[in-house]
Amino acid sequence: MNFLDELQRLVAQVERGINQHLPLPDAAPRRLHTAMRYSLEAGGKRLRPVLALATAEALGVSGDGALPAAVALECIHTYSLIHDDLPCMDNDDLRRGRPTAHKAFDEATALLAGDALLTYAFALLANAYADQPNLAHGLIRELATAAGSQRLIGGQMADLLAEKKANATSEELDFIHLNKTAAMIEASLVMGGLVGGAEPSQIATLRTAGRHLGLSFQIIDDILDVTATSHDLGKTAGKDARTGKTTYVTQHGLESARRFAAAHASAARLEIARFPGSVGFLIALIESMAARTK
Ligand code: GRG
Repeated sequence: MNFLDELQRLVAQVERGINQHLPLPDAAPRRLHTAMRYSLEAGGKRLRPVLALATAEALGVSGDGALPAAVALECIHTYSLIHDDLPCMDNDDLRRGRPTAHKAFDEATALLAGDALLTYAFALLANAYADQPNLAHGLIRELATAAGSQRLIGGQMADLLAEKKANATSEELDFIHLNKTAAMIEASLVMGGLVGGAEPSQIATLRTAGRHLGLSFQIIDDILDVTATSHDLGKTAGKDARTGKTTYVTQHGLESARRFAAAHASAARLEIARFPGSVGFLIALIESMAARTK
């Protein structure tokens, strides 16, 4: 297996899935559907949908069986980025190397495009898996829980509250990371597992792996905010320091943060190695995420 070829193949599958499953840009109202595609088609690493596709493949799913689940994950992730960039939240101008949705359109359109992507994700799952009601139910429950008030949205709320204080505690920081970042990464592995018919014990393994991978991913995100450029990241670099935000780097220093990230990536790798099927690509993906520089 050549890792980069495999990655390219799965990313291309995700791009095709997005194009195939999203409402066309000329559906009425055009402005809304154009804005949904503007943010979704801007690229990004496609980590979450690739994790879902690769997990399903490791369990023997071939073709496009997991593609609607993968696209639904990317819809939710992209909605969260659009809303996070709004002036009432992180107030950012740059995302995925382009002006943020509210800069390219306007605030109300960006808000509605995010709302529409959030809602569409569940319609997509309900429709695409209608002939497998148990699977549809499992996927919808998993994604709704990961995106809900006690995970993604709760993590974002805690993050906004933490920004208003001088110093967040490490418990508060863990809560933010586990929910704002790890929840969706965990759901990506689990949803791939559900499409692949994973046993409950295998789902538990995927959940643990996702939690470690999510934590490693967020710590590296904190590190890159300090060490990478806006051009490399496609979003504004150096923002955490400018806003005085508590991060793994401010709390533990750059070197310890690197060690924490490596330890969580290694724990994720060990969990995935216990998983049946051919997990070579997933392990290589975890290693490449741990080594990423943008
Ligand atoms: C508004 C409900 C709501 C949530 C917002 C996504 C998010 C939560 C905030 C963005 C800021 C941030 C650092 C989030 C942590 C997760 C993260 C690192 C998101 C960026 O994901 P990438 O790097 O982005 O996978 P691409 O563009 O590559 O998909």
